[in-house]
Amino acid sequence: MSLSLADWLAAQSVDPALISGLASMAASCAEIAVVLRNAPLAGQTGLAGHTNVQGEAQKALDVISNDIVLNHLRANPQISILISEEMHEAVHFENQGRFIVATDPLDGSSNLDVNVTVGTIFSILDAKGGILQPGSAQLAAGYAAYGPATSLVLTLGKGVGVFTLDEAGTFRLTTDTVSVPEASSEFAINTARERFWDEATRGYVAENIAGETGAAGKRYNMRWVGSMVADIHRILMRGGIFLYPLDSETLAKGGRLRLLYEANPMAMLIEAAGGRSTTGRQRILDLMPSAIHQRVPVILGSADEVKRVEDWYSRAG
Ligand code: P6P
Repeated sequence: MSLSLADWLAAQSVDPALISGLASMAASCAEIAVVLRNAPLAGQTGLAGHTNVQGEAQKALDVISNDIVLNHLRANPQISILISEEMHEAVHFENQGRFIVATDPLDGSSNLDVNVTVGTIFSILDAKGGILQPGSAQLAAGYAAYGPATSLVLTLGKGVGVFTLDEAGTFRLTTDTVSVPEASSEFAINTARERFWDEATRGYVAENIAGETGAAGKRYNMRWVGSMVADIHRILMRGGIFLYPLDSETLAKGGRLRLLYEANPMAMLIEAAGGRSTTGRQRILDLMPSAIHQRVPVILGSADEVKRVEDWYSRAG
């Protein structure tokens, strides 16, 4: 039987307090997985405002997922603060725990009604650094992907471990030799937003579409699930590039995706597996956050492809 998450972490000589924080997030994800598996039978949709088969007012599954994370972390003396996409303010727990957790408890929840993979994304920081720290300060990052299997993917900075939830509710090691291929011919972007794109994004995508007939010199394929965890998991496991760049519509907000609990944890995972992450002009993990729900442009994945995008941005000035 493959190694359990607890045994794998123990073998990494990780600070037991940090293991405890990761164990609380893993337990939260295992519980969320059960809720999602049964949601359609409970008449539960991804969205709030509905009533279920018993006519009870429904909590949105992302609120339920947030409550699950909140309960597990509140009970862990090692966690002092929770930052969540579902809560306007950071929650300060009574205890003076050593760690801060930032999370998107159910990313991509609009896909739940069509049974597409969604996920929980999380980042763990040292509480001594306060709630606004650059992604390079993260102690650990990970996500759960609720798909055909429930995967837990995490990094402590070097290397990435992938665990699969078994029938008994234990995450068991599937691989810890994840490596993002430097080269790839698969890109992920919402091409319906083309009319908002800047010159660099337009130029890069046009080269990919031109394939072997253009400057890229090879044929590309496109994938866009519309669920970040699903797209990033594919890229971690077989390479590719994910782009949610700044565009004329998201410019005023600074981007679409959130820095603390989407961009930073995913960038840490991708870089720990040998990939690269950027806003187009800056390494994501170097950004100094100004607010807990700050949005940023996100371009990450296979290093050769991310470098091509950076070249487009440096040429665009
Ligand atoms: P669009 C889901 O709502 C999400 O936050 C990410 O999971 C996903 O990558 C992105 O938005 C999809 O955005 O504009 O294609 O709907």
